[in-house]
Amino acid sequence: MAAPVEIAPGCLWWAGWLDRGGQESLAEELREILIRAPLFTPRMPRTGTPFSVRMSNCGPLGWVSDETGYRYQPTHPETFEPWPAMPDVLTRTWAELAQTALAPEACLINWYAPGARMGLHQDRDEREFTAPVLSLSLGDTAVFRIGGTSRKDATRSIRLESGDALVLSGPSRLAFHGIDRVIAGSSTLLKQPGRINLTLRRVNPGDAGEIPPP
Ligand code: MD3
Ligand code: FE
Repeated sequence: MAAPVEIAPGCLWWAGWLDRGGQESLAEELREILIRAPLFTPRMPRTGTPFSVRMSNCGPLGWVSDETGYRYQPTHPETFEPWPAMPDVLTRTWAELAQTALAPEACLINWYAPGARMGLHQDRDEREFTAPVLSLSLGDTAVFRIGGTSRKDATRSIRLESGDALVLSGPSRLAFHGIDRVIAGSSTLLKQPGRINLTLRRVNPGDAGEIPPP
């Protein structure tokens, strides 16, 4: 395992975590997942304004958003079916990089068509913040921005490329972050221009049967 680069306190970046073969097999598994759990267009709470990013999930829980709010739920918001299981490569990567005894419960799948972006936000809908969030990127390169725990804090940005892994723990777990843009045509991995980002998350506090992290 090559050494990661710490781009902000607690934000560790493994460039090229998945090699090309690993990226191709994961992309194929995701195609099958997205047939069973199709991408949906999340909407902003209250206003119903659609996100430009489309989403799905795998694992026991999935993140959804509509007029009634943001939440985690065990079923797809349009098919009402349980989310498909997480591919083994994702739970293996969590075991290697996340440094926690808690298992991941949700894997959010974000699809960025050319032009899609994600404004600066915090991830606060979980009930457990000792576990990190783990992100894996596939397809076109994205300009990722991360700041501090206050919206006013200075930010820095990096280009997340296909195969890169990012772990957000400690102070960066509640840092503001977003995707400014996706560089169409920067990767040949996917059959169409665009980007997939996967985020693995622990949602619920661990039960007493789990060993708490150090
Ligand atoms: C920093 N996704 O799904 S991944 C999200 O590329 C999200 O789709 C972006 O922000 C994407 O919520 C960024 C990197 C990432 C993920 C979660 C974080 C950075 C984070 C949580 C806390 C701090
Ligand atoms: Fe986020």
